[in-house]
This record gives sequence, structure tokens and C-alpha cells, in this order.
Amino acid sequence: MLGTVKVKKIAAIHDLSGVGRVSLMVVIPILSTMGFEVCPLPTAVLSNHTQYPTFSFLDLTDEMERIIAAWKTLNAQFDTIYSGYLGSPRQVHIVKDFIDDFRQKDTLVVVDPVLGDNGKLYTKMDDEMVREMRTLVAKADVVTPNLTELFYLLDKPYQAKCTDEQLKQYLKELAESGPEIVIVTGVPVIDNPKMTSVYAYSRFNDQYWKVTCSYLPAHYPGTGDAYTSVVTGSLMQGDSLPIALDRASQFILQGIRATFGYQYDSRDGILLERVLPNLNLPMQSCSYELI
Ligand code: PXL
Repeated sequence: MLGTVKVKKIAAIHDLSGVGRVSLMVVIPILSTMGFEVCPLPTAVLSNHTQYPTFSFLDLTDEMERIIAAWKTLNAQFDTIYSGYLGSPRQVHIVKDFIDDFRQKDTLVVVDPVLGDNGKLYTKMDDEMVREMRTLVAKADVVTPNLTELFYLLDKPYQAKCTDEQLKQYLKELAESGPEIVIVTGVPVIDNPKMTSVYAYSRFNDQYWKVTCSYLPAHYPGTGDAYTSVVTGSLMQGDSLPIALDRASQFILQGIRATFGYQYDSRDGILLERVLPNLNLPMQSCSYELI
């Protein structure tokens, strides 16, 4: 209706890490640039992310309950609920209750099950967090594990080399636990170290997608957070799943390319500030495949 502006709202449940461009410091700029209001529900405040050797960590589990209670009093409503790094197993329960209380008919629930990378759990993550995360994944519409997290969630040994057929099987298995869409990032391409793939499965139409793009040999924390944020914003803008996958892959590659040429501590993450404006440019090309 003329005169009524609707900016869609996202409840963003992630930590706030001061240094290193991860979690809220990636989620907020990306989704604000894409035209959404981000409402943070912080899980913890850290000096920096946990891939640096030391960090301070303030657990906000108790404060989360107070924030949620205040939001209920305000009758706050969200178009999307998007969770990422959680600081304790109790927080998983809080997020599940939050989904039950705030989900409406058209709410999009995105869970990025942040647990580990390169075949290993992050510092502070353990088997209990993995077990709890499985129960949160079951409630999501969209989940975005990386390859390491996929294997932890499925309770299978990590395997860096997977065929398309194996991955399709794994995606379906995770989707059967609840989520409508499963997206797995950071899958190495067998016998081609210069490429990396993202695989996705949509249970609704029983379709599998693959997007392959260039891989540069560097590890930047926060790229998973950036990837899921772009997918979330793209789906909220009404894009199809394969277009959302393509937009996110291209954005991450642009971020890595903007960073890679410098002598630079890769733990500081991609130079996000240099590529944020690209989020509002039309898509230049697509490379998704139906597999
Ligand atoms: O990007 C994932 C992430 C988020 N938050 C914190 C982290 C990490 C990865 O290391 O340490 C605190």
C-alpha cells in the first residue's frame, strides 16, 4: 500500500568479535547493504575470533534470555531468523525456543551450524555442541555447513575427497533430519586444486545444484559467515536457490581476490569493505549446474 514502507527484519544470532571480520561484523554490513534491518541477538563478545591463539570471551547466555523477554514485551516480529556461532550448549536451547516463539507462517529460518573447519572443531567447540547443533539444524529451513561441519552433523569421519554421488547422498541425509534446503560450502574439486565447489539440495523439488569457482590457496576466517549472509539476503530478495548460491560464491571470490594480492595476515579476514558495494550490482554471469 502506498505510504507504507516495509524493510524486512532479520534476528541475527551470532557473536560479536572485535577483530578478525567474522560473525556480526560480517552479517550486519552484508545484510544492511542488501537492504534489510539486522537486529542482533549477540551470543558472546570476544576480543577477536578463536582462530587467533588468544582471545577474551564474555558469554552472553543469560543476557540473551533478557533480550528475548524484552523483544516479547515489544511484540517484535522478524521476517528471518538467522543463527551462526553459538557460545554454549544452553544457547542452542535458547535459539530453539526463540524459533518456536517467533516463527510465523512465512518466516525464513537459516541456521549456519558453526562448529569447525579443515576437518577439525574450532577451539571451544566439543561433542556436546555437535549433538546440540544437530537438534537446531532439524528446525531450520536452510542450513549451510561447510564440509567439516557436514561430517560432524552426520557423525561420519571427515573425507576431503567426495564424488558428486556421495555428496548428493550426504545432502539428502542431512535434509531428512529436517531442513528444506541444505547447502555445503568449501568442497574441494577432486584432482583440481584450483577450483572449489558448493553443493545444495532442495527437498521441496528434489533437486541438486553445484556451483564451482576458482580457489585461491588461502584461508580467511569469516568467509562462511559472509557466504550464508549473501544467500540469506538473496533468498529474502526473492532469488531462486541456484541464483542465491551463485551470488554468494561470486561475492566470496571477489572478496578473496581483493585481499589475496597483499602481504597480509589472513586471520584478519577478507577486505570486506572493498567489495560490499558489489552486492548491489547486477549479476554478471552464472555458473550453476543441476546435477
Ligand atoms: O566465522 C566463524 C566464527 C564465528 N565466531 C567466532 C569464531 C569463528 C571461527 O573461528 O571463532 C568467535
